[in-house]
Amino acid sequence: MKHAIAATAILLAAALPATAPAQTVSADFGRRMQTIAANGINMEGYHVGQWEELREDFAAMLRQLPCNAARIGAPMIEWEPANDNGDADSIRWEGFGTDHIFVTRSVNRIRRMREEFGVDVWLSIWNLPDWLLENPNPAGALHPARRINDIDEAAESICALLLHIKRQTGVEVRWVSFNESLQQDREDGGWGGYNTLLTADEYIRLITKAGELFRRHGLHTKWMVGTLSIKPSELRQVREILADRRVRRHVAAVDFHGYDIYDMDDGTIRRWGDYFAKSRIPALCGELDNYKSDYRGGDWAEHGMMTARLYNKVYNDTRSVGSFPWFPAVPEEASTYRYADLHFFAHIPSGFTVVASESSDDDIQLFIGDLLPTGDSVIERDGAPEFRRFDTSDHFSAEPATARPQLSLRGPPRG
Ligand SMILES: [Ca+2]
Repeated sequence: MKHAIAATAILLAAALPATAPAQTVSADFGRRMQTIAANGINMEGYHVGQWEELREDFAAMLRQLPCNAARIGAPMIEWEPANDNGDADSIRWEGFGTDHIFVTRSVNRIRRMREEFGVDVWLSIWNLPDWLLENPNPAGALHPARRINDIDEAAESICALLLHIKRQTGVEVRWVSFNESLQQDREDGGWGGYNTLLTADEYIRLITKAGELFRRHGLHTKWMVGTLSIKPSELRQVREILADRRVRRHVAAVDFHGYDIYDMDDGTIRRWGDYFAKSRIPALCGELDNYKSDYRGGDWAEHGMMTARLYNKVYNDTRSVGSFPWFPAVPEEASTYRYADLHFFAHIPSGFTVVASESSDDDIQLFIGDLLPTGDSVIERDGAPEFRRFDTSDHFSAEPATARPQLSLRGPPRG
């Protein structure tokens, strides 16, 4: 028996004259693609863990936005300012910055995120102490990028921080990653390796060693493999890393960032999407943003269309199982750029399954899914946004399924 379901189309159409020919949009609920596993915020203001514990506008984001995870930085420099004892298999706690103000703020922030707001924590690493780096201050900043001089020691430092957080708060960090750490081949632009570069071999060694240490200390935290974008040379390195079975069991997902995707050629995007459509390890967009829209200013129609195009590509083409918009504060209506973003983000909670869709008009940017708690949609018409209930019950039907409101990517068991 078929059941009507609550379905939502997120659709922005270009303004059209009244005489425009009819446009058609269709969705095939029998062709189900990826299910969203994480809906989060890239809280980049907390890059490296310093400043205050949890700023009120950041707390307001966690309170108001429909997210279940937040990506923040780890204070690695303050955590192990000098090698604790020269033995990567033995933690000497006196050698770690357990009382450093940046560390205690980070620990308390993570406690509050979990206890007050119920969100899971993704700790991303931007910086490492100089003693762990081969070339702490490379000429040209990025080329050559900074390299880790002792992978085992890096694994121990990360393990010790996660263990300290768990002992202090009872919270297990869900995921850990190095920000944008794979470097593209020169023909792909050569970018990546911010602020620390890891080759595929180094990733395999790091995740394997950290996996051993996590197991020894009873930690269940999983890795995100951090790429900058989705270029062919990044996909090649991701495949190399995930081909290693010892590594794969410690990885939750591959993290890519959305900046390049707006203008990227379809073939590159589809090669990435084709791989992740079949991969048991999914990919997600850990920084979903479109600087082009921000810098150009623009009105509702412009921001709406650019944001729609980005989300369309990320969800229909890369097969992302989640996104973390770069929200520096609660998106207010006064900021068309951020507010347009919010209206997409807020309609794609965990449990949303993207289904195949088609449109008769290239100016209609859409992705469609089922199992949403509401049937709201955003339609831009004649230059103004319309927020309206989109009743699909007459048009779409599918077998019912159970929505999964919680994160479904691998990580620690929930307490
Ligand atoms: Ca040690």
